[in-house]
Amino acid sequence: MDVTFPSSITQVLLIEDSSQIGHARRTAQKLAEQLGFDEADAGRVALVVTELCSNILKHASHGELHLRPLPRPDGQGMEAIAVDRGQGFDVHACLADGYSTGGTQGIGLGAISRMAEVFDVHADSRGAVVLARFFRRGDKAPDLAVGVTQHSLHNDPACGDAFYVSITDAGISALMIDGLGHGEHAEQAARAGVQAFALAPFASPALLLDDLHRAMIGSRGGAVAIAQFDAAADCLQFIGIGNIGGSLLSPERGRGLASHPGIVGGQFRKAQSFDYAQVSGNCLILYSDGLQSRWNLHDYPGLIFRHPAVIASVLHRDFCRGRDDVTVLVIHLELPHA
Ligand SMILES: [Mn+2]
Repeated sequence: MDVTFPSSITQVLLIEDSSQIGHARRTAQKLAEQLGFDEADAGRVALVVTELCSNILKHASHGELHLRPLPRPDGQGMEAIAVDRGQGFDVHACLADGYSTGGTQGIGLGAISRMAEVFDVHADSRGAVVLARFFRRGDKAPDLAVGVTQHSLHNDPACGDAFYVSITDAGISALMIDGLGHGEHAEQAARAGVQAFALAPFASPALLLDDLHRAMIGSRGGAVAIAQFDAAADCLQFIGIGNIGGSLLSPERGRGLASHPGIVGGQFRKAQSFDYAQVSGNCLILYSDGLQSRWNLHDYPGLIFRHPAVIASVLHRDFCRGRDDVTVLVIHLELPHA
């Protein structure tokens, strides 16, 4: 099995009053059709998105719907995430059969959870994040425990952050680049690095870093982090230059991933990668400096056990600085069939 997660900006729809639900539904349905969903599957997406948006208005009065294409071993799936800062809600009550969004003709979260291939929620006093992932009919491959959210400053169509994740039967290789500054030139720098990485994502991290450096010379340059998970060795190799944040988290402990100073494509000292052992079952989190670094997942009881896409969205919601492009990538270090 080979799956690649290429960089792309998360589509964000503001949900502030009921008139916006129809637009969100149509946008989601159209994206599903573009991704190759048939009419029935796209209709299922539309129904669930309608309910996610109604749920935002009911529990939080306003929030956002985030849409992403979802790479799959064969073709594409789709991801919809409802994000709000409301008081949260009782997940168990909302999931119970018979519960509906009172006053509306909602079908309830219980029904949503059965209409999506993947469903997960984190809700507390800071708000709720509700995840639904959809696979096309006949797509029986397991869910991949990779979640990402990416946003450019001021919704610029150019994003100076880029990532790339490659998953094979043997392991996972993940790249994050933050091109210096933001806008078109930052994007060019990041893209040059991603192109070089994509040629051989499982080459040794130190060699890859050299390749990226050569590819990014003449661009603005940027911060780079490469993390490779070897499932058989139960080991993570990490190399970072500049301000990409990295953490390895388990319910018991957290390890920070150390980066070296410098600018790839510009000046940096030759660096070695670091090895981290016994990483299976850990969450790998990589993030650009558009996210504050002072978060602690343990401030959110239970969040470490949630789907990586939920974790990424909670961190983005609560710690985005709002003055740079921002990317949060969360990977549960376990192979799908392990
Ligand atoms: Mn940045």
